[in-house]
Amino acid sequence: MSTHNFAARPVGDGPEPDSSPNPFRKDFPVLERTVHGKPLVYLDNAATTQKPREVIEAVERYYASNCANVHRGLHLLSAEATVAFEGARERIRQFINAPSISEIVFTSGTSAAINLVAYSFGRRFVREGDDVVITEMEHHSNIVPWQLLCERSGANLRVVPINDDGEMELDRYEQLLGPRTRIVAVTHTSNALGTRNPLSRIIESAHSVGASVLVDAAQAMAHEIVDVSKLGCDFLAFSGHKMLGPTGVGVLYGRYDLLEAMPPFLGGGEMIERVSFEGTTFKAPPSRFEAGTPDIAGVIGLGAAVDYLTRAGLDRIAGHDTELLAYATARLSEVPGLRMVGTAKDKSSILSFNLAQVHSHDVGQWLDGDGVAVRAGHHCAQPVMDRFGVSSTVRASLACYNTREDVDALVRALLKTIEVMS
Ligand code: 7TS
Repeated sequence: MSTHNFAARPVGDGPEPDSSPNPFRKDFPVLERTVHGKPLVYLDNAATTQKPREVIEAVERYYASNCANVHRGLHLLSAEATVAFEGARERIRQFINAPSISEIVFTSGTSAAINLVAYSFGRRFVREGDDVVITEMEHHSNIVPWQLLCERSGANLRVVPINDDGEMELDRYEQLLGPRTRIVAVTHTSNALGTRNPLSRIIESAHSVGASVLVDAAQAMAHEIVDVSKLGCDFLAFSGHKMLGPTGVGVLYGRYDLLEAMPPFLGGGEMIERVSFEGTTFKAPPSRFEAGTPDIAGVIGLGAAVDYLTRAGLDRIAGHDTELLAYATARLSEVPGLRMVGTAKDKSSILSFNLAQVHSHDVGQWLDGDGVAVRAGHHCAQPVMDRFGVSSTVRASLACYNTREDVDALVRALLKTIEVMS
């Protein structure tokens, strides 16, 4: 990953004395609050992460001092907003090591980014009888847009099965690939299972048959370095709010030659060269795919989140996550009647499970009473639930600011729930 220079406070090393061994906690104001009279234990990071103070301040600064539209005003505020907005694009480019800022398209999130590719790439490159390949572990956002494309185009949706540990069956995947495969859309890390996919091999195999690859990196960006040049993927989709940034903003990285060949997705202001009633011409990427006023504050906030993650060091965060996942896995194995769903050899910071004695929704509510925030449900991955014969799971998902004490609080609350409910 490229590095960049910026003048800022060292992360996890601020002026406040910090008794916690976790260096990040004090940067997240919400972690100071209580829930139902108990200290907040936030373990719903796969749904959305909390935001460090400097992200909140960057958003506030825009609204308080530079609030103006971008790319169009001749006045100073608009120029300042444009510099901040385009500066964030460049820092995001560096963060994922993309060759060019023209390959960084701002969207409202991962879902919007995937829909953009399914629509525009689909219109240009996918025909009746072609194949679109996804896996059984995808989030609905990486299933439904492809189903819609297949309905529109007459292409076939091919689904790679997963094994009992929640790992992709690579042999089956490679058998599915062929000369009609146009695109493979695969998650970097499963939000329902925690599985990390072997992307290098997946991408290499797809490319060997001439197919493009979209990686859904929604669950990866806050946990590890994602380097698009090293991976060699053709598209990468992610959301700001799952990587310490604001809600309502996300990114599509796309290889320039592909983006350039793709027609617009949404029409409107900013994406045109010339409009007349005889016909309209469109700008080059990324503007072609950024119709309308963007989420300016969101993009600036996402730039601040990227700065924070860069300074924190994603290697350091990955080390923290690996250690805490191992600790949490061991501690949860002590809970009687707990069945883990998702036991891949290569896992990220997600623990999905059910208790034999108590329904997942009841577990979620009891944990909330103890200040422990988890998600209970199908996690927008109903095919994963079907695969494991469950309708829902409880999911605890970790972030850099979580500690062993948080995991201990989860285990204590689970044991109490079992005692009360059975
Ligand atoms: N892909 C994956 C792997 C995800 O985990 C999510 C959101 C999305 C796509 C969609 O992202 P969005 O920002 O466009 O909504 N996952 C979750 C989750 O697990 N709980 O809440 C949202």
